[in-house]
Formats: sequence, C-alpha cells, structure tokens
Amino acid sequence: MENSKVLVVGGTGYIGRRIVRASLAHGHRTFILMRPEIGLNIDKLQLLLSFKAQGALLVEASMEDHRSLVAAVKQVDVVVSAISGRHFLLQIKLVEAIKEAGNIKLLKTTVTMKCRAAFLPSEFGIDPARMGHALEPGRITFDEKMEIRRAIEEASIPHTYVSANCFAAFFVPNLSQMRTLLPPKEKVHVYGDGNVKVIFMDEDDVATYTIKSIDDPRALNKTIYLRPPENILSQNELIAKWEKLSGEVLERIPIPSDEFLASMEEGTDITNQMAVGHFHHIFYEGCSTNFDIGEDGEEASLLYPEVRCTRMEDYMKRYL
Ligand code: GFR
Repeated sequence: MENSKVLVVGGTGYIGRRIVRASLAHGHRTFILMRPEIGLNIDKLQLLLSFKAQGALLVEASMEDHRSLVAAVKQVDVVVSAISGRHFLLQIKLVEAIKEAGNIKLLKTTVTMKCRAAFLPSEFGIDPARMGHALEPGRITFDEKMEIRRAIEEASIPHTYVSANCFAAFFVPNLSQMRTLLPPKEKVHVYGDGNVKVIFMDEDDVATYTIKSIDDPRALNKTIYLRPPENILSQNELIAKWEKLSGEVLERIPIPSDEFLASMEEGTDITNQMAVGHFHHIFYEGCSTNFDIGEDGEEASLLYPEVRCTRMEDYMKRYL
C-alpha cells in the first residue's frame, strides 16, 4: 500500500519529534510545519534541520496565515498535530485549512476502499470524552480537546484520536511523585492504597502506534487506546519494580484522597492545581483503566501485536 504523505504540526515538541521520527522510519514522505514564530529558537531550528537531513520536508506556514496552512495541507494525505497544551485551540485553524484544502476525503478505488484518517489532533492523554466530570482548573485540558473534536466532526473530516494515557517520563522514574522527574531517595508518597491501575507508555511507542494507525481503515473515525497489558500497573507495582532494580527500600507515605485534593486549595500555582486534578483522576479514580473500550474504540496492542512495547522496568533502567 502506498504510504500516505504526512504533515506533522508541532514536530519539534516532546511527542511531536518522536512522531516525526516514527513517520520517517515507517517510510512516509514526512512534511513538518516550520512556523515563522520559531524566531531565534535555535534548538527547534536545528532539530528541524536534522529532520531535513533525514529526508523530511520543511513547510513554512503560520497558524495565523490561513492560505499558508491550506497550501501546506494540500501537499499531504494526513495531518498529525502534536501541538502543546498551551495552544490546543490553534488547531481550529488546521481544521479550517483541511476543510478548504478538501483534498483529504475518503478515497474509493475500484480495488479497495482506501480510507485515510485525515486529521489526528493533539490528544495523547486520557480520553477527554470520558472527562466531563473533571475537576477545575485541570478540566480545561479535556474541554479544549473536546472543542477541537467537535470542530473536526462538524466538518466531517476523517480522523483518529489517540489516547496514549501516561507518558512514562512524567510518571514512571519519579514513581509518580509530583514536581519531580527523578526517582525519590528515602520516601515515596503513595496515592490512596497505591493499588489503582494506571497505564504507562514509553513515548517512542506512543509515536509508533500513532503512525501505524494513520493508514489503517480500522482506525478511521475511531479512538485508539494504548493499553498494552504489561504496561497496566499500580503505583505499588511501580515502586516494587524500582526497589528491585535499585536495591533501595523506600518508606511509603500514604496520601488519602481528601488530603491530596486539599493540596490544590493551598493557593499553589495554576499549573500545579491542574496537575493535582489530573493526578487525582489518574491515581485515585483510575480514569485510564476504569472502563471497557466500546465499539467506537480499538486497543492498539491488539491492532498492532508486532509492536514490542518498552516495559516500565526497562524504561526505569536508564535512571539507575
Ligand atoms: C495521562 O493523561 C494526561 C496526563 C492528560 O490527559 C492530561 C495531563 C496529564 C499530565 C500532565 C502532562 O503530562 O498530568 C499532569 C501533567 C504532568 C505533570 C507532572 C505536571 C505537573 C507535575 O508536577 C508532574 O509531576 C511529574
């Protein structure tokens, strides 16, 4: 099957750069949006140039210039956005450009119906469709993602939503402690009884599954949940894995749910308040695992059994 042409928006970001690499590795002609707003961000520019040296095509366009976006989208079959949380709503401009480009529609051929998921918006977390009850102020993350989904569906743009659950770097080496990305030394705060099941994903595997889904009719207009069985772990299991690897014994300090939520009131900065909400839904409610996938969803490790996901004990080893 001819590999579709992919445009990555947010291609120098944390997950975006991994999606660019996966797209190139899977043989897609890979275009990366290069925005004039890049200004003097030398790291982003040099990362883009390194992708160019690997065969990617840099497309100059600005979210503020509709015509430039339409021209960019006309060159590809699929747009994958990995725009950061601060700019989720800018994706409305991408929806408008894809609508106008019109070149992304269901392609029917005489032999097979070739469907393309024309737009993969920046999701990669908990399924926002299941977070209508989310706490303020962190609920904005989910509300904005739902606003983009509504715009995509109102425009009848073929799409795939990727619910990648917890990025390992933010939740695994730190044993899910907040405000740090490094392993705790003597003591570890445990959310409730520490037995709530959570899904942790290596970010490179998130990118691999995302790219595998773009040419897959089974993913068309569906949510793909990344839920490899061996990556479904409780915080207690994470702690035990780290202790086994490091030879350390950590003092567990349980945090009851109400005490954890009270830490949101203590006038901390909005970023921390948002995170407390997210952590509450993840580690006390178990929002990544407390539901069965319905008929509008697929589970990635079942769709793509050939992908060997990084296990979290291996992910942790680099932090020893
Ligand atoms: C798992 O899905 C999500 C995760 C989601 O849908 C929305 C937000 C998140 C994460 C954020 C980005 O990964 O929840 C918290 C935040 C990461 C973060 C980790 C923020 C503040 C912290 O102190 C922190 O400690 C490691």
